[in-house]
Amino acid sequence: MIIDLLSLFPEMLDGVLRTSIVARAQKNQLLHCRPHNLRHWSTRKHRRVDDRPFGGGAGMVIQPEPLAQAIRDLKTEQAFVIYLCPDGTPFTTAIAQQLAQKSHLIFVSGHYEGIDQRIRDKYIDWEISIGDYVLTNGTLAAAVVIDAICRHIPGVLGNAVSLEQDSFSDGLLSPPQYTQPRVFEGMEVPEVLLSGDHAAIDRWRQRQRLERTRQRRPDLLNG
Ligand code: 4GN
Repeated sequence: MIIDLLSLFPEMLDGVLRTSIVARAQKNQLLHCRPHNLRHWSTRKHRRVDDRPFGGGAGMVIQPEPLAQAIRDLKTEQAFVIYLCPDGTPFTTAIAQQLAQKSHLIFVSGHYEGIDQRIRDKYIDWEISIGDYVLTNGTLAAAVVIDAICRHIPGVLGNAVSLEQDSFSDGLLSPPQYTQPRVFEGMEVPEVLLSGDHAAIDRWRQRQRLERTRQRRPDLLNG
């Protein structure tokens, strides 16, 4: 999978790309991420890409020309263009799985008051939001989506089990987890986990998942 990112702060992605599972996916050539600085496509003095909003108001808007030229330059037959914004479709595991099937994604990251609406109308295939809050720019949101997608690319995770048992994979939250030592500051590990009875452990975990979901996220149970 090839992922292009168009941003005013492409270097914000570097830490994510250099680290952990995303880095390994790139090394194993399952993923190739290319962060681009939108200013590269500016034709104005000082490589400016923004201007004041028509109709007035605070802030600045990213102009359409550099974005259109950048998207045209990067676009392939299979390319799917995504804009990160608070008014997009709420991001979920299901969307991550769906996007992991694509071979070429182009992420557009906005700044200030966002990008010119005509780009959204003509060049963007899907608008996605990672949650009900506003970031100073969309690059961290793109990083979140890229990380979540990456885990669903075949071969990226060591064992498929870790994916299957994730929170949300079947609509339930994860159970509590414990490791050594068996007693920590007076607190013991639940007896059943030390029993070696795998059927009993599975039942206990499933009950914990249901209980946690009921307490913390009842919306997941009721749809
Ligand atoms: C996306 C972008 C939040 C999200 C963003 C989100 C960039 N903030 N919830 N900031 O996924 C237009 C206005 C682009 C905000 C700006």
